[in-house]
Amino acid sequence: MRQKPIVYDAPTPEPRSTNVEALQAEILENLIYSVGKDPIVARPHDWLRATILTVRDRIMDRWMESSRETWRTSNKRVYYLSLEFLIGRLMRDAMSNVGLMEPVAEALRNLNVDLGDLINLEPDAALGNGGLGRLAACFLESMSTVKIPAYGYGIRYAHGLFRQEMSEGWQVELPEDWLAHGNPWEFERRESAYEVGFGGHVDPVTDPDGAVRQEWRPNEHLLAVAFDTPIVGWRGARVNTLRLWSAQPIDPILLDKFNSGDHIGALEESARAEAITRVLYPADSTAAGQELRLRQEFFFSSASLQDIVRRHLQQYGELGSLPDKVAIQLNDTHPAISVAELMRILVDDNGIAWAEAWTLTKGTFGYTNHTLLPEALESWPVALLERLLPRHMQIIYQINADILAEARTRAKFTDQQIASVSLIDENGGRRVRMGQLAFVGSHSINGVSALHTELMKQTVFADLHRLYPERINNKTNGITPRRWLMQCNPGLTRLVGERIGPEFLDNIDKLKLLVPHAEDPGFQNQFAAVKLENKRRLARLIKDRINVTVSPDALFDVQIKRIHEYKRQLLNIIHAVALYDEIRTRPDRDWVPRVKIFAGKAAPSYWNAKLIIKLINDVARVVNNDPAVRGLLKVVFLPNYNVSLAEVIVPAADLSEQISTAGMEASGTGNMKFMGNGAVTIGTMDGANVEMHREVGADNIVIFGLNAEEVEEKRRSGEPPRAVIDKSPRLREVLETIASGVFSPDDPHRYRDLIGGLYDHDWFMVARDFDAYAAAQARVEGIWRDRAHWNAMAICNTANVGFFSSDRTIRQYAADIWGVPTA
Ligand code: B1H
Repeated sequence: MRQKPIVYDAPTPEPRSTNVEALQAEILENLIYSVGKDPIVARPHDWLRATILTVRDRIMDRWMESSRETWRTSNKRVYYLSLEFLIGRLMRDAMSNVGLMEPVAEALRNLNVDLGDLINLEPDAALGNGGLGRLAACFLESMSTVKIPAYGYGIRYAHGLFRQEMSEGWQVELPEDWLAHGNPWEFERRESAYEVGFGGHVDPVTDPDGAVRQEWRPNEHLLAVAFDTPIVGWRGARVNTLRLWSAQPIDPILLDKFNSGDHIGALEESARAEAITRVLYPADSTAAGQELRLRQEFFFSSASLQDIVRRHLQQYGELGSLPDKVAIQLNDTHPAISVAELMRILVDDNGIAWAEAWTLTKGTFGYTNHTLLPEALESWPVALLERLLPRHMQIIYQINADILAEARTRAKFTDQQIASVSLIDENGGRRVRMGQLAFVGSHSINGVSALHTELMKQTVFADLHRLYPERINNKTNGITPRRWLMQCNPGLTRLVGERIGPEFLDNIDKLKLLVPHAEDPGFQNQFAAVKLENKRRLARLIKDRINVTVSPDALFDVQIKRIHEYKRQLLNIIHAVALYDEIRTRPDRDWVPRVKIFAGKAAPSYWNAKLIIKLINDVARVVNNDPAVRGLLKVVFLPNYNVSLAEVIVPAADLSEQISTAGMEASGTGNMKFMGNGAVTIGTMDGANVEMHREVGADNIVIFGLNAEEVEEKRRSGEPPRAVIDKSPRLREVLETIASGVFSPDDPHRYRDLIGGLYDHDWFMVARDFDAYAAAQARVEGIWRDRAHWNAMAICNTANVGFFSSDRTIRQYAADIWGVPTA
């Protein structure tokens, strides 16, 4: 039912001034009146809060205006549902996007405060694991930039991704506490709170008109409370909302229990509720599989859908127009239970007929797949779903019956094909496959790079693709050039602007104007000077954090990402050992000084990934302290990789390592960040490296190794890798060195099994790709020696990064999936 009408011409105050004097006065005012601190005793955190509040005020008016406009115009809204938003720090992003960097810096200078220091004090909002969460953050910024009315919906984790420390080279996980000093960016909306239920049973109810419907009566209830954060687009184009849900008990204290003396029991409900949004699951590319995780998924899906439906009803008064006014994008299968929840809301709560509800549901949802790794494909035991979400399980059965009937009659599927499209996996304990559920409940299913999308069609979704051939489409990932070029690399941004003018700031494809300058020695030198300055800054950080001295003149060879066997940090460190051996055997060759820089977190339960971190640190200790190496090779592992650390490392990289086993990295997005900042990529034909090869041209990227088909073929043939190792004396030598304990004298067998796996099966093709990788690294050194050639390549990388802007990606989602206009 239509609620109270919205009055669009309600008065608003004048927008706040952006001149230095006004900013300075307001920062001081906020410090005193909002933070409650006397400037003479204020600490850096107090100044940070006062500054954020001042910047925030310059975004509020645009926020209100954006939202009013959507109500006024009845434009379609996009909802991006994601269990992860890896947004990092927000202050510089916000200031830069509304043009406040200079005036705020000056205002603070007048108050004897350094803006740079404050920026570094802001905690990283690490509400994500890696690429999937960071993509969601880049998409939010781009949706604001291209003026799409959009909401991000997720969870307000009290603790984001764990902090990583090193203890004798081993990863140790510590709790992360981003809310410790409060969060001035968020607004708690007590009025936007919804009840979310679990468990209980389902009752048939006969309505007065005689119709029978099912009613779910949960036996457990909790509250989802909204916290809103404004996300401002480039030049303040639009401000959208990131709405994160926090779980709270309905009764904070059970007074009966308390009064009868059960003081702990009185708080049990509270603890149970709050557990749901306590912490982010630290698994990247593996399904968590725990009941608490399923609770998180349903909790935020249900709250988000209730909010979406409430808003739609308030504006339009009916639900038949849902697909015309609402697009919901599912970021992987983590919110896939939304398909069943929307059906429940439409059919049970709103009395819409099943077939009609199904049409509305499919018209509203789109699903993005981010991985084909079998261990990452979510499925939940039927028994667990029946216990936690009994009505949803019934709905899933009903959907499944409809789909299987269609597959049999329309498509004449065989039993085997029927089994493959079924929402229920009958092998080894019945489980609901969330990928299949998301697929059938959506009108669009997309992959995140051309190759990944092809593989989706050929593998996991082959039969569903046969049944619904028009649904799968590709949307190659992108990154926001604001954060990943303009903000993190002001030196390069300035230089580019001087050369080709400022148009690239608003139209990133204009970077192509740099191409004719790639061969200009003067420009090459300026470009190299900016890089050198960024490398000096990183060298200082390395010295500060881990006390290793590196020369900014060396080639900075960088691999930063989650630690995973398929990403092949092992291949990289084996190459480091090969270089180490050679430097020692042939000391007087003309070596290219190189620093191998690693950073990344391992899932806490992923033993091999943690062992690889230890190996990197073991090799680093030996290599960095061997006088025979004379500093020609350094190995660095920087702890606690996060968005902010990436913002320092990426602009300082010469060589970008994108060396996953072909067919396994869905897209990669780090690859794009390095490209824009003028690094040369060494990589396999995997994920978006394929598009990168096309965009930058074969001469400006170093490609090596097996392609996806060849990997597949090797795996199928079962041909043992041992022969490959026997044929490569260099590889054999390195593997023996590591396996025999040269780098682990305290535990000589530490790496025996890790290396042994390369002889036995080599699932990730580390041994099979080693020679090709080493040869590619030798090509890299050849180019590096011809510095003019190197610089020209680096410039061409920056020049051609335009395709990888998330603005491009979002415009394609808008046009092909959501049906919304863009600026
Ligand atoms: C990606 C994940 C992921 N793919 C499960 N899948 C998770 C899977 O907590 N979980 O259960 C968390 C994350 N993450 C990444 O998505 C791909 O590996 C990258 O190649 C891709 O660039 C990125 C964004 O599309």
